[in-house]
Amino acid sequence: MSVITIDAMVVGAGVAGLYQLHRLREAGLTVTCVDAAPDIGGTWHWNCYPGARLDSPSYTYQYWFSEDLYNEWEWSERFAAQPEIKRYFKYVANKLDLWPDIALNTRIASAVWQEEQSVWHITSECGKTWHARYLISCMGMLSAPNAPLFPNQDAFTGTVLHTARWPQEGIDLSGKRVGVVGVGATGIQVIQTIAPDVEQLYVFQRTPQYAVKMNNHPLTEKDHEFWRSQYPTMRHSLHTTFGGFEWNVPEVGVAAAMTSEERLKVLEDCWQDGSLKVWVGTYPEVLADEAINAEASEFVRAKIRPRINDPAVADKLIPQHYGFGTYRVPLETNYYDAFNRENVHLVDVKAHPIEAFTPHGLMVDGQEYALDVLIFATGFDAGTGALSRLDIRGVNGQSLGELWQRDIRSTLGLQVHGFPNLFTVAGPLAPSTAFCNMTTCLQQQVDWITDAILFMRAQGKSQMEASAEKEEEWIKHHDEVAESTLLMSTNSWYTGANIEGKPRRLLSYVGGVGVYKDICEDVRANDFEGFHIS
Ligand code: NA7
Repeated sequence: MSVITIDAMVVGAGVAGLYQLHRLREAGLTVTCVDAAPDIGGTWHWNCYPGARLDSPSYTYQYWFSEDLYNEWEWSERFAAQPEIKRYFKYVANKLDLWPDIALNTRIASAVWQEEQSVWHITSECGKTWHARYLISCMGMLSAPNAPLFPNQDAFTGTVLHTARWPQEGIDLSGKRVGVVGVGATGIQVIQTIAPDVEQLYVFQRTPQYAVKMNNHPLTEKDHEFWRSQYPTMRHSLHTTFGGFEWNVPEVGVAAAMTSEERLKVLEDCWQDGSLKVWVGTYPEVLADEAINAEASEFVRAKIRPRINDPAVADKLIPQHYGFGTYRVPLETNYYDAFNRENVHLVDVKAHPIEAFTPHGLMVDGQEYALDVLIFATGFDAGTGALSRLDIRGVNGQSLGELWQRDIRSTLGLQVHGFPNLFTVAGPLAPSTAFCNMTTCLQQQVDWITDAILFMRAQGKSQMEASAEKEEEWIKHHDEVAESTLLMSTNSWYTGANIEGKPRRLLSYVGGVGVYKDICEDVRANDFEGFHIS
């Protein structure tokens, strides 16, 4: 097969990939954006399970580079559901005429850096080959499913599904005996949605969650007018906040100066917002000070308990052994109510892990649970998983996957030393790995990468690589910030604890979206100081 020579390859046609394609193409580069999926949308293509929905307010979850785009589009709900989000990406791809440069059903197998020519040799699983000067990963931090998990799960002869590989045509679960393994943000959306339809629902829970009540509602003409009037300022202000949302947190120290009653009032006000504001919009000490975190944890427990009729079930559903917010906080509407239904059963697989699979179901604590359908809502090998599953080889043939198997390293989450001209949007150690309203952070990173590439080209240079010193400096700062919080003490995908053998490091930078942007801007303003350009 002949080799296709292009300036840039963008891997992934989701939020970041579509924008990256647009930016580079506008700058006059030849670009191909590939995606393994048969359609665009990235995460929002694959995760089409029942109940899939945004946890970010829709009006903050969009592209900001074009007034036309955001003025023309109208979100129907405060928290849009998956089909609408996919429609949004199609609307964008059509408006920008992105389709001619998108290759779907194309899974990249390997990318090997050629030092002499400063070019990546990239090969797809079906044998297509490209030579591209720049390789930009837009594969998302949550795209490599954490599955299969159990060595003998094939023994089960019923239907097995993973939420991140849900059949696009859907599946009829009515009248079925269904098991769900996992109660993260995804499991919660699935459980609350399917509970009324299935005959029996068995929820296999290992770690309970502090889920927060979502205040979702249709958006009216008045809402549209209001948000449109906010957009011109919001498109900038989102980048200056802690979490990339439309609200910010107060300065460090404010919470300590308040009485307990005052802090609880702030929590209550944010709770009433029915959004992630109660997690990352109250005061920063919730994630850093044990006593203040304990107070917030108790506040949320007290909100959950009255929702559950059976006190024994409530005891299992309410977290006691880790602090609120140190595991990604999910939003819910009917999750706790689902456990008041006669057809919904909670099975604690912390005390008694899943033992084995049988042709008819699975075994826990010596008891067989008979099922027709088993749903794994077991999450992802986050941050590093998607890139590690490709064979990426940098300088001297070094494997990125092997490097990250030993130590998760990156510079600003944007480049890795030893891998010139490889740029990672939503790579590890940036806010976009977890602590950000994704569209805010992804656009900021795409803009930075585009500027870096254009800077190189303007200088007549062909390579850019993060220096070892810059990488070390960033990791040191990242770790210091991480260790000043309570996040490292909880086992979850945030720390890589959900994947056996994964090195422990907080995957996301938690210094704040605004702080991170300023750091990136500073590097850019100083001609990409700390990055070797040659
Ligand atoms: P998460 O948040 O990683 O949740 C995965 C769930 O699966 C969680 O409850 C896990 O329990 C559970 N799990 C994983 N392995 C097992 C085994 N072996 N046995 C039982 N239970 C298991 O993934 P989600 O898809 O829900 O959410 C990912 C992100 O998407 C979310 O944070 C948002 O940012 C959007 P554990 O907690 O590990 O005990």
